[in-house]
Amino acid sequence: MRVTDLPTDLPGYEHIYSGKVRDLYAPVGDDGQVVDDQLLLVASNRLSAYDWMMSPEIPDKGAVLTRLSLWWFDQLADLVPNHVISTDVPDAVAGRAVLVRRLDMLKVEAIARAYLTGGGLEEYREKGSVSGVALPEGLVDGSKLPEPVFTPTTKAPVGEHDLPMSPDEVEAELGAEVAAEVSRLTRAILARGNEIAAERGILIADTKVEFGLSSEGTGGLVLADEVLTPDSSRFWPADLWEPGHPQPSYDKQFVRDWLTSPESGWDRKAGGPPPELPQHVVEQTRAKYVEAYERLTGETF
Ligand code: Q0Z
Repeated sequence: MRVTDLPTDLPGYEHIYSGKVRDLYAPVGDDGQVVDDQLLLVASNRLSAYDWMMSPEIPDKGAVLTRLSLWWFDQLADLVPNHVISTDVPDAVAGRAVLVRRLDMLKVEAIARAYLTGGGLEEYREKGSVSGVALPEGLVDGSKLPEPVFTPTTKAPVGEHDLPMSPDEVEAELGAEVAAEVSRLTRAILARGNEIAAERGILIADTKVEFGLSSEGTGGLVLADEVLTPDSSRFWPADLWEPGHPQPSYDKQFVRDWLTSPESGWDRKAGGPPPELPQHVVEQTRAKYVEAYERLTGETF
């Protein structure tokens, strides 16, 4: 399914929005009115690589990531409340959808980095710091940071790129108190994630989390969206970790390796769409998502 396809028609729900890999619906009440304090978050089986949507989809990807996110919410429950209401969802999306509290979402992408790569590495090479945090000399692609660093960005509209936000910009957007709490929680979530994952052969290089403010109750920060999944984080196989070069991706490596191999025949720089993934690549990729779920949770998918 491409993002241009029509979303699944779900009786009793109104489609609100589709992102690259997930879809958002609002429940409709018995009176025909939209329930304005809830949302249905649906994870698809879509996968993107090199900024293209792959075809065919990866069977069970949405269910694996949904179950992983729900498991992490439990592991993090002593740190922060979350938006989950129920996993009682329509049959058409069973296992890959969650009913959640609708929150006032913060207009900041809350990112923390435990290992240096990507945009953080570029900033370090230019300035010796990342998001205003001075770092030791001599760090390379994949180096472990002394402790997780908060590296927030803007939430750019679809198609545009998120931009780094300075601590002052985050404070101006959120206020000093909420800004400090978002930074502390984002770093604590990644630290907890890595404590758990490291014992199970996975490193979490960095992660993006989303917070909202609850409109009722205490009005405090609530962890929303998905958390510590391969789509929101960089998962690396711990046994292959070797600072000094780009690390293999836990989930997408088979796809990237095949797309860049002569076998695929794809010329990425020519700008055209990638070819259809062969069945063995789809199967290997599905197996990596399942393996990540089973290693982390200790449960069978
Ligand atoms: C999440 C997203 C998409 C899935 C809005 N609890 C919440 N309250 C209000 N808004 C959100 C949430 Cl999770 C919210 N997103 C991102 C987009 C599918 C999630 F198309 N957007």
